[in-house]
Amino acid sequence: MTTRLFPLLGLAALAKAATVTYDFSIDWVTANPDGMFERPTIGINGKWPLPIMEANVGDQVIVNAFNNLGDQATSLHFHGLYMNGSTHMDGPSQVTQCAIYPGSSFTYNFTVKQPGTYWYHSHTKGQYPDGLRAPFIIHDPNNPFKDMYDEELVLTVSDWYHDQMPGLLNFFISKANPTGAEPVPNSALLNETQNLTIPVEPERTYLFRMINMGAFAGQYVWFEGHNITILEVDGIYTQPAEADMIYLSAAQRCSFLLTTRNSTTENFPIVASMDTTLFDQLPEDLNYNVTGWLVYDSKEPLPEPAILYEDFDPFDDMTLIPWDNEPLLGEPDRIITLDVIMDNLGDGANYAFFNNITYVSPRVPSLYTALNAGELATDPRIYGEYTHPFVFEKDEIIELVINNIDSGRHPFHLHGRSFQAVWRSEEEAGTFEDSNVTSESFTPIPMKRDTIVLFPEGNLVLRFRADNPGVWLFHCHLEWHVQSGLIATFVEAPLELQKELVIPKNHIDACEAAGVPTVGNAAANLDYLDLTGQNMPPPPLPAGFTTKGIVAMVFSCISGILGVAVIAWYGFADVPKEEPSTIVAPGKAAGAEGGVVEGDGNGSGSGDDASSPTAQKETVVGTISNNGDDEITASGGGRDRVP
Ligand SMILES: *[C@@H]1O[C@H](CO)[C@@H](O)[C@H](O)[C@H]1NC(C)=O
Ligand SMILES: *[C@@H]1O[C@H](CO)[C@@H](O)[C@H](O)[C@H]1NC(C)=O
Ligand SMILES: *[C@@H]1O[C@H](CO)[C@@H](O)[C@H](O)[C@H]1NC(C)=O
Ligand SMILES: *[C@@H]1O[C@H](CO)[C@@H](O)[C@H](O)[C@H]1NC(C)=O
Ligand SMILES: *[C@@H]1O[C@H](CO)[C@@H](O)[C@H](O)[C@H]1NC(C)=O
Ligand SMILES: *[C@@H]1O[C@H](CO)[C@@H](O)[C@H](O)[C@H]1NC(C)=O
Ligand SMILES: *[C@@H]1O[C@H](CO)[C@@H](O)[C@H](O)[C@H]1NC(C)=O
Ligand SMILES: *[C@@H]1O[C@H](CO)[C@@H](O)[C@H](O)[C@H]1NC(C)=O
Ligand SMILES: *[C@@H]1O[C@H](CO)[C@@H](O)[C@H](O)[C@H]1NC(C)=O
Ligand SMILES: [Cu+2]
Repeated sequence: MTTRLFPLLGLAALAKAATVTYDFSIDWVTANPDGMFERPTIGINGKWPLPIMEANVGDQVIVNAFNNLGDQATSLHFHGLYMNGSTHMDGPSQVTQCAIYPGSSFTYNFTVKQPGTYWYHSHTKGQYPDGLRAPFIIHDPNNPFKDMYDEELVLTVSDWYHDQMPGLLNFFISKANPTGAEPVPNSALLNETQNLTIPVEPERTYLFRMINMGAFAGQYVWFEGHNITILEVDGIYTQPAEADMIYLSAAQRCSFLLTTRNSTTENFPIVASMDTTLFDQLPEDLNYNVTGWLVYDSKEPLPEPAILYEDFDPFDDMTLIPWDNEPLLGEPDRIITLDVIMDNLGDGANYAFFNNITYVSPRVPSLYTALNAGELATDPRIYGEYTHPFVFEKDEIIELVINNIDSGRHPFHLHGRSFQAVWRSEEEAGTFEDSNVTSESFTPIPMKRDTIVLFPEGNLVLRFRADNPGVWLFHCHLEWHVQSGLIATFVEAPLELQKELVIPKNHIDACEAAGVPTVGNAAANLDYLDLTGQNMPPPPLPAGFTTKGIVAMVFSCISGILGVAVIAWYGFADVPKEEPSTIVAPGKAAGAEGGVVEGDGNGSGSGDDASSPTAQKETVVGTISNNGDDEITASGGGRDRVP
């Protein structure tokens, strides 16, 4: 990493931009961050936790990524960076690039234009919870708050699973789990560890840059005996706002000031508490809290948390005012309404839908389709209906209305920008339409960020200007729901992209190594309006089967009441007995009896070895296989429907 000197104080912004280069070999290591279980974990250059990436605004960042995993494909997403002019560096596989196959290299090369607190993580096959996640801090010589603090500290919060994602996903999206109960984490972590001690000096102000890098759990965070002053969320500077507790969903960031007390006689607990309302069941042995300490004096004891909350009352991020005071964008050119729905398909598994569509990866990365389709690039049909595409014209104002028809919280993330959060309802408010709210009620200077929590059975309205040509995903950041399909694809100003963008050779080489085509529509057909052969989700439930019926059947089967009178297509015998978070992926639970298609679901893949679940231990050394239709199957049993 290049270090620079700023000879003229105060003129730092004039300093010449540097090039910051990272050489990352992504490989397996073992780790045991909660002290309870040692497991294979994805490291970089032989280490985990991973290196923090750092740069200054204006720098050119180069990441030479080598996939040394042996058994899984990968890719890197730089969460929160707009990638303005470099959409091909955004990271989601089958969207802006092909996944990086084992033994392949891939170079990310982009300019950082935004200051703030970001992170990088895998965007392939629900992989980041296996370890491939770390902070990315972009320093700002012109930070308006730079005189307000003495020192900066990066602090992450996350959840942790003892089992690996491929096996957990096989269980999660299977007919053995018809309610779609998400695996519950085994632990919470602070800075990827527990019992973290942070030495502090009295009467000093620290800038904490906090990031939730977890897969699933939102976290309540507080510092006993100290209030904090929020200055930034998701890379957006805010008017300073005092808080005593914050909530960070998966992927959200917050930086805040903490001023220490003036005496050294006591140490104070820092507590992060996982949001257990997300968990379908609360295992008795689960400690959903993690404690660290502000250590004023290492000779004093580290006290247990004294404040026990019954009801959490975190700071409401909707009340934040962006530092730039940008007013509410004008009336939208387009309003897109997305209803969040969980439902079962014909394979008996539970999927997530925006309206009537559960996302399935296209056979050609959507960006490459956009670049090669000529004038047809503005026709959403070429991207395939299961990528749920919307094509925007340059500089259109888009309003997204999201209605939660589900009873869970979902943190929604938009790639390529932050959005104005112009309205958010309380829980159980119903749909936006039914609530009779009009744009007069919208916040005049709306809060902005790139990941926002939608409340259970509530609604949310976001606005943004389509001023960043590219292909951008909009998705729930709970990694389970990414895999079960809660994704839409925004294709922004594709004709501009065709004029500007050149895909580097090593990106195309990655596709070649993976056997993924780089031209054609979502179905890899050169007749762009012929979608024959596109990847599809499993078919709907057979007539007469309802979700409730399936759930009832599975549960009566589990309790052994119903023994023999089984319907042929439904694999009763394979229902697992373990709890989800400790499950050993069931032998054939997601198998193909009755011809239900798994994986890419294109109607030809049933019974394919690569998509048959294998035992948990074996998934580590599972094989990569190209299952005959140019879709990557990147891990033993890992599903290949989504990035
Ligand atoms: C943290 O401390 C607790 C209590 O002493 C202990 O049970 C636990 O194992 C520690 N965790 C780690 C990762 O050392
Ligand atoms: C990164 O991109 C810049 C600007 O497009 C280019 O000048 C430079 O050669 C690239 N570097 C690498 C290592 O690809
Ligand atoms: C968290 O860990 C990183 C290294 O991964 C370190 O740089 C940072 O200072 C730690 N934060 C705290 C608050 O200890
Ligand atoms: C934190 O803020 C709350 C609410 O404003 C206040 O009641 C409390 O005394 C403050 N705590 C500290 C340690 O300053
Ligand atoms: C230390 O804190 C106490 C109580 O908060 C306050 O009364 C006192 O003035 C402080 N001392 C200094 C030197 O700031
Ligand atoms: C975790 O913290 C919450 C909030 O203070 C408390 O109510 C709960 O009892 C704690 N749970 C455990 C298992 O320590
Ligand atoms: C979703 O609904 C739209 C509008 O009713 C319809 O045109 C489309 O075919 C449906 N798509 C799927 C996958 O069911
Ligand atoms: C919205 O307006 C309709 C028609 O006037 C009314 O029936 C309904 O109760 C209103 N809903 C709310 C939440 O106020
Ligand atoms: C991208 O860059 C263009 C040109 O500088 C600018 O107009 C636009 O606002 C930028 N978009 C984002 C999301 O940063
Ligand atoms: Cu979700």
